[in-house]
Amino acid sequence: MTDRHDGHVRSRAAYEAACRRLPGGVNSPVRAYGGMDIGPVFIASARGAKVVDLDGREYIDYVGSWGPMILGHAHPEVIAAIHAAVDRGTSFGAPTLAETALAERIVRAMASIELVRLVSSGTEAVMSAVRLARAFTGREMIVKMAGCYHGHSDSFLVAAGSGVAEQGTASCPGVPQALAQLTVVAPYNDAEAVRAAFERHKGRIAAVLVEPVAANMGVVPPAAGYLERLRRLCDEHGALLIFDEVISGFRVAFGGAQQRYGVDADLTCLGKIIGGGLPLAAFGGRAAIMEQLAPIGQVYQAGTLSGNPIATAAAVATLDLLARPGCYDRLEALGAALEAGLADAAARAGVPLTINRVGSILSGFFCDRPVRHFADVQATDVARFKRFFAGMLERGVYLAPSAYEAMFVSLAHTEADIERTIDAARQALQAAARP
Ligand code: KE4
Repeated sequence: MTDRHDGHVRSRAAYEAACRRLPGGVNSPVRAYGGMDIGPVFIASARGAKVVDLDGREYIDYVGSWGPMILGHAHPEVIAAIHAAVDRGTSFGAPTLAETALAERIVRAMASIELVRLVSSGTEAVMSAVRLARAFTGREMIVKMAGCYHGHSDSFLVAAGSGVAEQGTASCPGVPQALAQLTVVAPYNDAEAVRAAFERHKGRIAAVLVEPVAANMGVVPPAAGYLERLRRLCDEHGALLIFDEVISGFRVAFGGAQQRYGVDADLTCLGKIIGGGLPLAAFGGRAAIMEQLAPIGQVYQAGTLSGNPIATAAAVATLDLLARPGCYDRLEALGAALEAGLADAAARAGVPLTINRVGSILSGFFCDRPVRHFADVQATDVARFKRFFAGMLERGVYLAPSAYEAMFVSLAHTEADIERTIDAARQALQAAARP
């Protein structure tokens, strides 16, 4: 066990114990701080914009559980809703009023959604939406974008083929090559590559699947006209446009990226924020498509804990709080202040840093040019990010332990938190400037 836990005594012991029972000591790989020179720190508790590790150290949190905690951790009204629900029982496996209440809120927020199905994870939402698209169109192929992540379902663990419109190849063991070949991987922000895929695979593409704001290669916003062009290509070729809004939904606007950019999807996948921190996700779209789902249609999809009463209680409380006036103006202001401060800190340190931001999600890339797709991200200085990450953690700022993730600002962050973050960044950037 290499000592990546300098000073984090209890986390080190906890990690060693975890590694004896859990593969890599974690239940989701990114939590293992792969490639980082420090960590993983174990978190003991969280409140507002702060997390506290097992050694009692407090951090300003920009992971936010990878997106859900837009209100901040342990929001009193969300906790109260959970307490009220849990005292009535934790799971019934039967229809409940809260599921309809949550569905009403989602349908009201996103005009492209007429019917919605609740599930328990983003992976399940996207996997189910793709199955539905394949059934609705009678086609088997999908197009996804390099650098976008849609959960760990086999069809999405696919690397780009040799050519820009080539069929994909499995990107990890266990994914059948025969299935991987049904996925074409195109560069993000390259609508021409998607047009080429439609030409090459005429009549075979069921759907184009995209994060309308990419946030799994760091944050990469859609180029002007990109989403509109994908919409037109899908309409021209009889394919469905699936927006994976698991991160961007209720994050970049109350109505998600489709509201922010004014482009409707045929199917939308949601997660993270809509669960209020509990296991809940969803997919939805036009009634004509969604009505293909069992029990009214033939496309089977199911889940023991789908629409769980505790999760739906947290979800309804979360969306009602986010619906209050001013939330997204506040998130925009905090995101903009953080972006400006980080840019100033990098300039003072003489460190090239490209910042991409959409509302309250942002990423800093150590490079001196625009970052518009995954190839640009792969050309950034990841070694410098590792030093910066360690320097920020040591100074009480908890960033995602990966150069390919986003910083998430919440409504619980204050101007003082932003100022403290920028001060830490000034020092960490200076330190990171030295190899
Ligand atoms: P889950 O199955 O992890 O709930 O959702 C999968 C998923 C789908 N779509 C998008 C756009 C996503 O970002 C995700 C999950 N995101 C990752 C990291 N950004 C979650 C963190 C993890 O894997 O532990």
